[in-house]
Amino acid sequence: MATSAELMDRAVKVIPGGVNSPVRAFGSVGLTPRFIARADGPYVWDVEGTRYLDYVGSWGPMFLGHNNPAVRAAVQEACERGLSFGAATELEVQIAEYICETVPHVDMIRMVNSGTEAVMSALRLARGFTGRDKIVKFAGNYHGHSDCMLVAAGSGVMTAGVPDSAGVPAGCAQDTLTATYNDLDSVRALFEGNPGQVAAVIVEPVAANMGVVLPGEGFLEGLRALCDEHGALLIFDEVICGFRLAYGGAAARFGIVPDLVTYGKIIGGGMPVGAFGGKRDIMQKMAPAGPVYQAGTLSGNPIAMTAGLAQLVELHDHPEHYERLEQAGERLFGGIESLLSEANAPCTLNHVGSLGSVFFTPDAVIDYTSAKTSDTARFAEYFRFMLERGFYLAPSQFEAMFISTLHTDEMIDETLAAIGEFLS
Ligand code: KE4
Repeated sequence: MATSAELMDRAVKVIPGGVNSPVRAFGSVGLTPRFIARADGPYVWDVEGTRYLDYVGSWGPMFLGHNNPAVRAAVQEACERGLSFGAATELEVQIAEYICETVPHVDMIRMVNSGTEAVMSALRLARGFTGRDKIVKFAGNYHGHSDCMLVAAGSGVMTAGVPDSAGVPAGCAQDTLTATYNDLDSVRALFEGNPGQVAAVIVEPVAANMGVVLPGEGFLEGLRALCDEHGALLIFDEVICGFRLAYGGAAARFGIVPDLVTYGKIIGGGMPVGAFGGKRDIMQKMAPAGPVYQAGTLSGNPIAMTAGLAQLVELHDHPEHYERLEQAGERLFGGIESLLSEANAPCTLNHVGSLGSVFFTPDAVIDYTSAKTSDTARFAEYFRFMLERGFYLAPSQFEAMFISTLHTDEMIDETLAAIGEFLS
């Protein structure tokens, strides 16, 4: 089998940057990306046959670890009946009913094929429902790569150091207003500066694309109140948080009811699925029921729906999975907290549940500006140190660590030992 280096040499000749998603190129950590050959449980193996304990989990979907037997069996069985029909199927009804019955703030839901598509569609719906054009987002929040969201985006764009993407027309950016995360005054000012024009506020209820940044006391409640006061919709982008921070996502964990919510990752069980859902009167505006158009050849694909439904049923019927993730998160991030303190390291740790980030800055990280004070060169050293010892972290300071239910206490303790060695 070809080595990662050989594959990268070939890849860059036929794929821009050699990858189908920029963060995978390992650009900010100065390494040739490891080409992954297979995954199972909490592990991935690269084409050289090296095994890593996986703290990326495909950027979130692998809540139950890779190759979950229930999900795999359901997918294998579904493949016998064909891969795609481009027609209505019972499976789409089943997964939509399941989510609407088990997630209180979702009356109706529409399946799409990625988180980007879910956000893009939810924003169009908010604009169609309110008749307003402007959207408020937060610097450092990433909501996928639709034009109007690539304005002071986080995640890959932030890592690439390009605050706005080339190719985004000024006409798109002008209707996207950027506020400061955890700063309600910055949101209030945008509402007051654009009276009656803001269709929606979209937020990562726990930010995970500038690294993990938690909502401060009252922040989400304040967004809810401001949206109500100004007649705008509150959209929770739960592509990462959804079904991870609780079965009902951050909305359930923090007790806030958004008007619309976007999903991805976990909802697909590893297959390409995104979704947006929320209040019936809003969702009913979507074609063909209403005037807001959106469509997709592979939306509701039977294999993807099978994987997603199998994973959601496993998560909903076994709340012990969430108990385990909380325990694992406490063990890992509590352990890192102790190590940073013992080493008096100029680092900050943000974490909630099974999500967390070590920032290489002594400052508290509460927003995009403070996240950017991180020493990305030092993060790259940390990433390389951990990779050499068999721990596969997200290859960017501005991403998150993801734990699965299959990360055992022993594996977590081994991770902590390696981090402790790096800090010493
Ligand atoms: P996708 O289009 O990549 O499925 O979802 C976009 C998206 C939307 N909203 C949030 C909160 C997200 O985190 C994402 C995508 N997350 C990144 C990881 N930070 C995906 C990894 C990548 O870009 O390769």
